[in-house]
Order: sequence, then C-alpha cells, then structure tokens
Amino acid sequence: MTFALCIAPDPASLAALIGNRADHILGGAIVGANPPLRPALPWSAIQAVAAPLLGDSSAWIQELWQTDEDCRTGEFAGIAFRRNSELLYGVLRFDEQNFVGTSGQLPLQTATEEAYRRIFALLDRQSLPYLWRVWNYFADINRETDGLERYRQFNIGRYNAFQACGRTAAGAVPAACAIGLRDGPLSVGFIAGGQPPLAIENPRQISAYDYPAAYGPRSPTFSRAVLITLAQQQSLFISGTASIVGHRTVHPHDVAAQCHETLDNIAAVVAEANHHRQGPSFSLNSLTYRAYLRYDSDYPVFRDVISQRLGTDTSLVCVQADICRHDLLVEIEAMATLPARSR
Ligand code: 3EB
Repeated sequence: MTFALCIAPDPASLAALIGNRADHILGGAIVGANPPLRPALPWSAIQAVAAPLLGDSSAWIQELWQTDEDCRTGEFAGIAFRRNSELLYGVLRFDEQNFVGTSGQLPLQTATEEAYRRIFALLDRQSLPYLWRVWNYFADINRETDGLERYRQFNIGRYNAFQACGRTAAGAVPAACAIGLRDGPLSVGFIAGGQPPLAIENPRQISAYDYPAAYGPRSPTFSRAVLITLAQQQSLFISGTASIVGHRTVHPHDVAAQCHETLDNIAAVVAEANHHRQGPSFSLNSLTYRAYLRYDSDYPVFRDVISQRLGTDTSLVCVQADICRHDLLVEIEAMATLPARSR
C-alpha cells in the first residue's frame, strides 16, 4: 500500500487529481477563508481549515491523501472517516457550546477529551489503533477563560483522553499541530494506521510532553515528528514547529529570526529522522510545507526567509492563524514521502 499527499490549488487541478480515481482518495483538508460551497467529493472526511491564504491568488487549496487501494467511507460517533487496508483518515467537528464543563472542567477541555476518546474508540474498533498525525484547530487559542488559557484547557482534555484510553502520553505519541482560528468549532483531523509510528524528537528542544508546568497544568501530547515505515515507502510527518529552543520562545518580536530558528528546528528533526532512514535522505527542500503566520503583514519577511533557505519552488501553503503561545509569530509543519529503500 502506498499513500501520498497531493495539493490542488484550483478547481481544474482538483478535477484532474480526482479524475476517475475518486475511490483511491482517503481524505484531506481544504484550506482557505473562502472554500467552495459545493464539495468536490461525495463524502465528508475533509477537514475545513478556515484561515486566509497568504501570498496566493486562490481562494482555497485542497490537500488530498491519495492511495493505491479502494477506500471506503464510514461514520462513527460523529467522526467522518475513510479507510483502506492499512490507513484511516478521519475528521471530527465539535461545537463547544454543546459541551457543558463537567465537575470543574471547562467546555473546551470536555469537548477535547470527548473528541480524543471517540477517535481512540474508532481506531480500536477499526483495528487501526496507531494515531500517526493529528491536526487540531479551534477558536481563540490564546484567550483566557476562567483563569486558564484555552490552549492549556485543550492540553488537559487531550492528556486525559490519552490516559483514559490506554495510550501513553509521553514518548510514542503522534505528531500534531494545535492552531487558533478566528472562529468555528473544535476541528480534529487525523491519520492513523495499523503500523506503530516511530516518534522522533528534536535534540535542540525539550520534548513537548516534558515541558515545565509554567506552560500549563498538563503538557502537550505530541512528538516532534513521526516516521512511518511501510513495505513500499517511508513517510515523515513533522509537527507544527516554532521558534522554541529548550522550552523557551526565542526572538519574541522578530519574525525573520523566528523563521530562521523554526527552519533550524525542522532541519534538526529531519537529521534525526535520517538516522532511521533506509536509502537516500529526507532533505529540507523536498518537504511539503504548511505555515501559519500570526500577522498577515509579516508575510513578505516570511517569504524572503523561505526563499533564502529553501529556494523559490518549495511546496508551501501559508495562512494567517494564531499560534499557541502569544509570543510565537510563526509555526511551520511539513511532510515527505520517499521510497522504502534504494534498489
Ligand atoms: C511547540 O513546539 C509549539 O499542542 O499539538 C506545536 C505542535 C505546538 C503541536 C500541540 C503545539 C502542538 O510547543 C506549539
């Protein structure tokens, strides 16, 4: 089985991508403030990331996970999913208003815990138990309610669900991102499989699950990257990566320096992954990137650093969105696939 991330920036390339092989599409994300009203595919395992695209004339970009097997559609406990023999892509959207905080819990915490409990229940039922990569979006990530920043509320709920569902909350944890949007529901998209992922950490950073308590009552549950080794391919999912060294934000008011530091962190994660790589290495300019900028006015500076470091024909989608620490101005995630080994 093989899978690949394909990006369609307009209706024509989307139609060409889907072609007569819609059965082979697992799911994906639609990114942009103005997505088309009518979905291009007849099922709903598509995560809507409602954030303005920067530096791009298109209104939206569609990312699709394509496989070489027929996929089937399912629904479980509010999760829309598609799966093939080895791989599952799912999306869940929760309106927080429907989650009244239970005994001292806040609604976002309760919604997050319930979301992850349902995801783990689905994965167990489908016998594809390993969560590889999670994309988390919710409104007002930096706002404090009842004395606790919403990102920190989210972290408590996520941690509780990992604990409750018999998953470790440190070490072998999925790659992830957690991003703030202007409004909208808690949206969790994920890829899971039958193969355990190899979690990769960054020697320049403290593992997020070991962050000190100053960053919240529960640490974030994610690894810096996961490496997936299948018979025919190795795939690297790099988590949202920011200008953090050790556990501290560095260059708080300098977007250019944050971009450089972030790329240094991604380079360090890629180097770690390459220790486990059979065959030619992953390289920075062969990754597919998604970037989040807190201020759209920082885009020209961001673009300069990117072209300086990665050249001008990198696959990179950039949107305006909030990062989980108020002093972070940019966050970049990436993925790559290579053949399993050279022949
Ligand atoms: C960081 O390194 C920046 O909570 O799932 C990056 C990726 C970040 C994932 C998450 C948070 C998350 O801590 C923030």
